[in-house]
Amino acid sequence: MESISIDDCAELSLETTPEGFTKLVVDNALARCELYLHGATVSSFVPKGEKDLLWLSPNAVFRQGKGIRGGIPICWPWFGNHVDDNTKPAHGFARHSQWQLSSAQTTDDGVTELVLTLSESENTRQVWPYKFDLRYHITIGSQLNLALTMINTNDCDIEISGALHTYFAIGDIAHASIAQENVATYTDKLDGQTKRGATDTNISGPTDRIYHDCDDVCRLDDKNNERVIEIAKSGSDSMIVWNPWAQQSTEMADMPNDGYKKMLCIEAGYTDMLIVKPGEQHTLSQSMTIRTDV
Ligand code: TA6
Repeated sequence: MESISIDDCAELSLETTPEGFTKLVVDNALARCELYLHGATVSSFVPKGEKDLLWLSPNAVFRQGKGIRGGIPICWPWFGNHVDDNTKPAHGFARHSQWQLSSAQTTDDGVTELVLTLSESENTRQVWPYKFDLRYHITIGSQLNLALTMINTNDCDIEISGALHTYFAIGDIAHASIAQENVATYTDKLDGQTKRGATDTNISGPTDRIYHDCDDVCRLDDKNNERVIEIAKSGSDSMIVWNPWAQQSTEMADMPNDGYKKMLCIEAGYTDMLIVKPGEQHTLSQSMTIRTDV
């Protein structure tokens, strides 16, 4: 699939990092957004007059075969470890594959719409023996909208799971909480137990939870930045909440030792395997916006 000329969109510019990675920068009247073709990883989203909603590790490693620590890595075609082969990359291969920019335009209301694509290749076939078309719609305005559509181009059913592994930037983890209308149950991956949650979640230690039956809308109360970020999702059976806390942060080379204080992952996912029939498709979406009225 041919990449487009960036001349089609005045608000879009391209940069090349020292490691040779292509970074797209969208700067329109409503927001500034940065993303890498490496993994189609959105790394920054700054509505005009606001601070970045996304956290990118200052120690992030830009290397082939590795996902970027921060922003919005794409976990696909599986979430977490591969179901039966731990030699395969955690969270699948989408987050470290080279995506193509297939379209870019800014609409009359000042919103810039990008479409990035990824299809099977020799590299992907080495870890996953199926054909696929992934189309990632990124809409940049006062709100960031992400929609990851997967089309099953095989003549057989395929099973997938995935997530938009979003790292939100916060002023201080000790003064941040997640609020949702209804109580949900979650699986605590750190002790394997399923527990009943609460409508308010404060993070006070290592946290790795998969919320099931949760609302499709939640709010991140980032008290130190005096803001509330509303997060909505669709095409998702779960919300994942992760903070590595101090010990695991020190064990991650691409994470500052105190990095856990400034980030919180709130991920839209489908962690139960989803069967997609031939020719059918599935779309996982997440959006984020700052609520000034709460
Ligand atoms: O989304 C939470 C999680 O699955 C955690 O278990 C932790 O592994 C995190 O993702 C980060 O994974 P990564 O492979 O990016 O280090």
